[in-house]
Amino acid sequence: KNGVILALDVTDEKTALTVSREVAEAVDAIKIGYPLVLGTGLSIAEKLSRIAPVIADFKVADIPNTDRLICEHVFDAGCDAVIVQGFTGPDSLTECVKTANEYQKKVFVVAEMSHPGGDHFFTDSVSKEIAAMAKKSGAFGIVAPATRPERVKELRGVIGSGLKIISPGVGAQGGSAADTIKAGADWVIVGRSIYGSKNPREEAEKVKREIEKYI
Ligand code: BMP
Repeated sequence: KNGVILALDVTDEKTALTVSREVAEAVDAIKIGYPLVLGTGLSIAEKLSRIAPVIADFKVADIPNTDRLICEHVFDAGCDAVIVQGFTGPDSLTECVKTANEYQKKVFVVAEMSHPGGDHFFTDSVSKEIAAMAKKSGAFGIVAPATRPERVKELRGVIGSGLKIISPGVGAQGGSAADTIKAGADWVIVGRSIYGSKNPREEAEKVKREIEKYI
């Protein structure tokens, strides 16, 4: 385990594949989202899945039936996991987890976001309630902010050791990889500071080395 997930928010296929191949050894998964999928099409997922497991960050947030239709597409496309919102409620979340289980895939639930406004609506009580709901639903893990390691620690307290925590906000958003892992995250999610650097592989290895003694 490296403890690093690449957030691949580039928008063309050539760069996406080149960067992914370069950093493959230093990361455990590649997170893709709207920027890349709208830029290249969902077929990029299958291509990337030959390089590393793919997490589809679509922050799915709809009624249960629509959520299921989205999750089916994501898993049929070769993604290993999907990121969903929890604020739509337990029935929507349960439908995502049920769909993932049928495919033997994973669901991560956003518990709190990393940007400055990310704790405006995701208040302490809301985040904790979403984290508790994620646990109850049988989700594989939650997303918690690397920009606020103290929140990672609090949310770890809510979910216990059974669920995984993946944390974006390292590097470009100012978060520290080591502090995030020390606070209880299992993986840090790193985008711009890796794919935007002159040497993505070196940058990914730097993050990996920074956290290896804590994972
Ligand atoms: P970067 O390291 O370039 O800031 O990228 C972080 C990635 O994680 C982006 O894909 C972003 O959409 C995502 N993300 C985030 O930054 N904060 C959150 O709370 C949830 C996210 O999915």
